[in-house]
Amino acid sequence: MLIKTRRRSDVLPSEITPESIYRDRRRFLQTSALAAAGSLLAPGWASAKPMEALEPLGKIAKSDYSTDEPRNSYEDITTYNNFYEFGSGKEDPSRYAPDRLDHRPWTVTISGEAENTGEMALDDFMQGLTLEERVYRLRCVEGWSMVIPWAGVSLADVIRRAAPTSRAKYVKFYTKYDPQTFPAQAARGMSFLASIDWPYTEGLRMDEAMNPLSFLATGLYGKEIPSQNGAPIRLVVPWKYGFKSIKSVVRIHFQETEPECTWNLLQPDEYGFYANVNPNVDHPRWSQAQERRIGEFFKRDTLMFNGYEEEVAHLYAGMDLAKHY
Ligand SMILES: Nc1nc2c(c(=O)[nH]1)N[C@H]1C(S)=C(S)[C@@H](COP(=O)(O)O)O[C@H]1N2
Ligand SMILES: [Mo]
Repeated sequence: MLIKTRRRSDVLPSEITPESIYRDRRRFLQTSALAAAGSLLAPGWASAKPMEALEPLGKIAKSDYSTDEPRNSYEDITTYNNFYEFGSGKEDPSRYAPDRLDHRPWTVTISGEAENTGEMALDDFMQGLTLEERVYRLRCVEGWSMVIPWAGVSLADVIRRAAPTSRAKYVKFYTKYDPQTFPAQAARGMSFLASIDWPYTEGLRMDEAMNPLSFLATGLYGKEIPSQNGAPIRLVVPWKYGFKSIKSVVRIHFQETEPECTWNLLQPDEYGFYANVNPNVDHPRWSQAQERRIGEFFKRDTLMFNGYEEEVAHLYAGMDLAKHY
């Protein structure tokens, strides 16, 4: 996510250099002593846990909702991340999350306007749900995108089992709060990370949450999901900007009013509650008309609802999308 201190005239380095050069430069910068002095933790190497080191998930059903576009590599998906709990650099998550974020024990709490509330061990939470593969496009609000083969469960199945009451109009999600695990949650002073009202939260309207595309991912490339991608369970809402896809979820809360969400609270004029991918509505500081697919040189056009228009456009019929951005 981009922070407001950038001047309007500044261009993202990722917009002017090919990704590979940009990443090599970042690697160089981040291993230098100077960069280490400004980071949250002792320097470490940005590297993904090798895929072989992760637990296989077992039987995963294919889904008609998957795209057949070429998938980004495991390396790209697990080393170019946003997970501000570990710092704001793209390589901070892969550098720090694998050692710091324990996948187990993990519990998920269902709370608020629902019949079946309570706290459950993740393994119990997953019981009886069908594990599916969903190959989805992910479009970050910053202007980059990837194609990611997630594994996980349909959010609608989880919600049906929770049996929300008629007052439940929205669902709110919370990332784990644990400053021992997530250094940014312990940040103090005037730093940007200290200005975030932790834990990270996000929300959906009930009909958005019930849409068959809304997904809770516990896996990637057929293995358990790596820490830096939001282990052990994270939301994936492919028609919205990536920041809606909240990581490392511990609570799912049903409520009557529109939930407060981290980025919307911080910069409401820049990050709306809906955050639907929309090439026609620019971010106040940059165009959203195009994106760079990680691994590609030329930019490509951004598609309405990130290419999921057929599945989700009806949710917003009659809404002014420039107003409800
Ligand atoms: N808890 C939490 N969830 C988060 C974020 C974060 O900083 N903290 N970043 C978001 C943003 S901006 C994006 S683009 C996606 C990136 O997911 P990925 O790293 O798995 O590609 O995670 C989203 N979920
Ligand atoms: Mo993002």
